Amino acid sequence: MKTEVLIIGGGPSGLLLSQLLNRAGVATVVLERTSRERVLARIRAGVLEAGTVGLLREAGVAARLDKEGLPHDGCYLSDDELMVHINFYELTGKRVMVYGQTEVTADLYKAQDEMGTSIIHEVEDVVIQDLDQKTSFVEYTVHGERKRIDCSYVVGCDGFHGVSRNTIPVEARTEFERVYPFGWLGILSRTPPANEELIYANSSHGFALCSMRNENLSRYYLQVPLSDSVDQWSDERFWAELKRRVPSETAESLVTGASIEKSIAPLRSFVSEPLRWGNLFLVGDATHIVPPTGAKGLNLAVSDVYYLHQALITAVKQDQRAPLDGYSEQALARIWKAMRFSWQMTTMLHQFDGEDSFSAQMRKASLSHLARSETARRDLAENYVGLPF
Ligand code: RFL
Ligand code: PHB
Repeated sequence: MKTEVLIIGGGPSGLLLSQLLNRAGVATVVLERTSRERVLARIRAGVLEAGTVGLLREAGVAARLDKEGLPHDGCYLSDDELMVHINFYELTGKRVMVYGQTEVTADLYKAQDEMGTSIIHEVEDVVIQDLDQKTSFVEYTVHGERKRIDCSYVVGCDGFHGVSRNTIPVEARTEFERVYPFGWLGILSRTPPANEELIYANSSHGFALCSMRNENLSRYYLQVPLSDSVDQWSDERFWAELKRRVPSETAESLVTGASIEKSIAPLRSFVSEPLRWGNLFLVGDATHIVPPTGAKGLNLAVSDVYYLHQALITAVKQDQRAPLDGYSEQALARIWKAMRFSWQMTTMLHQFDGEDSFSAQMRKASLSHLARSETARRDLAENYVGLPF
């Protein structure tokens, strides 16, 4: 078998890249490790930047997003005393859209089916070869049979634990990492959201986030020690702890109910440079991870796709490779700014084990400064709604 662009990973970045390339007449094959059902069962991101929404529209997959997504003009940051509103729309002229990653992925699969593109599920033992040759090839096993696909380009959209990044020789990679000493315990519940906009709460009991998916589906997170497991957190314990961490008015009106999903995710900042090795290009979580505090992970994956799809189309259709040569540098410039924002939001809103009393005062001062300074609020808003592509 032969294709122009072989994409490893059928998560949001692999599917969006495939969608944009096929619409421009560039053939792709997507190889995905799990079943479609398993990809669609993942509950992850919830906030889409304006630029992400724009690219989904350009890809022809935004009809349901435009109908069912919840445009948000702002969000709240709180501590035990203060509740600060950040009005994105007033400060930047832009909004974000609350629409689940699960829904984005479902819309992309539907559009890919309609176009009849090739997505192969449940592949194992993917090996990428000949990245320094004119034509590369990828081998994999599906239903016990070893297969091979030849291609001009390979794109690694296979997430943090994928094979693509590790195909680049270790001496040709530079990795930057910060691991945070806590995780996020998240639940999803069929209850109305606690507030009409998201609340990021930095309380003396630790961080909490009130988010949502729609009018009757809420998503909440608590900062928990990494040693905690999900079975230590009954729904009752979760709700009681959430109420301790959010502003009292929110706690009083909070509607609780049975959780329909509960999981713990570790928090990390990670970048592996460069994003290119011969004919291989890396996109999204395969090459960078941010802690979820700034809602940047999926949005960064989408901005990588934005730069790369244009460069690949130019290479395939016009036989010009200069944009491909610039991809890594161009994407990294934006990635590092989102890294900084996510790290800053995480530091400003979480308690660190064993921290001194000075750190808590710094967090309090950051919030108090945001409450009084429009310049500080605009800086946060500009980063939250997404820096331009
Ligand atoms: P994904 O989604 O990890 O998809 C990678 C796909 O590759 C497949 N795969 C392989 N396929 C073939 N061969 C192999 N060897 C393979 N190895 C892996 C996997 O099965 C999978 O289908 O990466 P992608 O596409 O780059 O997308 C990135 C986003 O998923 C991620 O950045 C976000 O979910 C991060 N994130 C958030 N991002 C936001 O922009 N806003 C948010 O509000 C937000 N909240 C979150 C989040 C991530 C979270 N967790 C659990 C990590 C909240 C949480 C709790
Ligand atoms: C979510 O709704 O899952 C969500 C929202 C905002 C974040 C992280 C996660 O910063």
